[in-house]
Amino acid sequence: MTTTTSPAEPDVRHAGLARVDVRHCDELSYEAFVEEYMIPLKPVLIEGVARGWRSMEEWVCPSDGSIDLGFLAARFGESEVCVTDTSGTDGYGEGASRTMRLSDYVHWWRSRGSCGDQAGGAGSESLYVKDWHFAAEHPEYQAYTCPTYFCDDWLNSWYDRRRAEEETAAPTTSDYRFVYLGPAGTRTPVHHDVLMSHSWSINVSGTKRWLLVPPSHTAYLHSVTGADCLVPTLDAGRLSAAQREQFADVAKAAVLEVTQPAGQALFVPSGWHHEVVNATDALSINHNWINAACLPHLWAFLDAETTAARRLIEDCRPLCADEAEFEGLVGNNVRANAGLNWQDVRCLLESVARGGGVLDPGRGSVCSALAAATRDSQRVAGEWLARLLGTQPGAL
Ligand SMILES: O=C(O)CCC(=O)C(=O)O
Ligand SMILES: [Fe+2]
Repeated sequence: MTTTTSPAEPDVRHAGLARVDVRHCDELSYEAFVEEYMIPLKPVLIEGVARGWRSMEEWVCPSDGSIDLGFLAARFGESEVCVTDTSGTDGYGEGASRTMRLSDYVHWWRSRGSCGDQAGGAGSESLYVKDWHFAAEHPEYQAYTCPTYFCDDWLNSWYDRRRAEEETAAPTTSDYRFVYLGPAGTRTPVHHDVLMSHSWSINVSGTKRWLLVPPSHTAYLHSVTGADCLVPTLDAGRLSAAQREQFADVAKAAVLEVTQPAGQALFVPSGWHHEVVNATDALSINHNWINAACLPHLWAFLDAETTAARRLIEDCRPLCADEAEFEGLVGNNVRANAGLNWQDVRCLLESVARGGGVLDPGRGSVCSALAAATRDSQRVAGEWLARLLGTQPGAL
């Protein structure tokens, strides 16, 4: 198996955007996943990957598969989770965030008003637990194992290594492995994932509705009126008249609509913008992950972020002792905005090039295809590292 460093654009067209493929893990080898979905950056739903998960047993009510909020509050009630109010009607549906104990969140959930599509009813909050670092916080619980398809994960394996080496990272900054929990109607506005990573998600309970836009149509999602901002939603009915003018091109964007039931993994490839609505009460595992197939998008993104940061703090340049000090400020800015900067990417690539790019899938033996992926990742990371050192010296 070889991993390309320059993935082709996905084969999607505006009117004829195909339905997402639904495959069963018993009939989709790791190699086939890489060739058919990961390298071409094509979304796919994969059935059967959550068999035997502890969370599938313990986090749902056996009678109807609904979320067992009582169990979660009793077992993890002390956890501090970050909640976002998604009741906003400005299209973004993304209001203020705050932290609260999970037990208080469950109390809020149970005592909120009757819900329609908008969880909580008119005028009330619609709180969504996002980015809960569950695996880092409760490593002993083993709620799930990462499906083999998603184990060529340079990002989380790098954080794992750093944590093992430094033992300093706080649980909330330790990785990109999350739990999401929210009532029907909670939502996540249009975005691409951190650093142009891929994501995968599996609903332990409930159904999500995803709208996905391929990288080749990203430009249609931006404002046509000068200011460079992103359309909040692909649902025209949620945009104001002024927003419909501001984002006049959005109707040209190809949109792939995906309904994801419990137990199916959705692979969201690097560079695809997406918007998510919980069609029912939903509890999911979501990871961001990076590997060779992300690098072209990651590179372009970090380049653009660096250029933007330089422009933003240009007036600090004369105050700096030298160029290196200025570039240091630029790097800090990029890290604050994008999550990682070129220096971090260099460390990540070095870690992968030394053989640290594949997660243990947690099932004892690593399949031979993953062993091949490790070798491939080492080689590709080494190539991109050489490229980085050759082309971005000022940013390091
Ligand atoms: O489930 C959600 O609300 C958002 C998930 C998401 O954006 C992702 O997994 O990349
Ligand atoms: Fe996302």
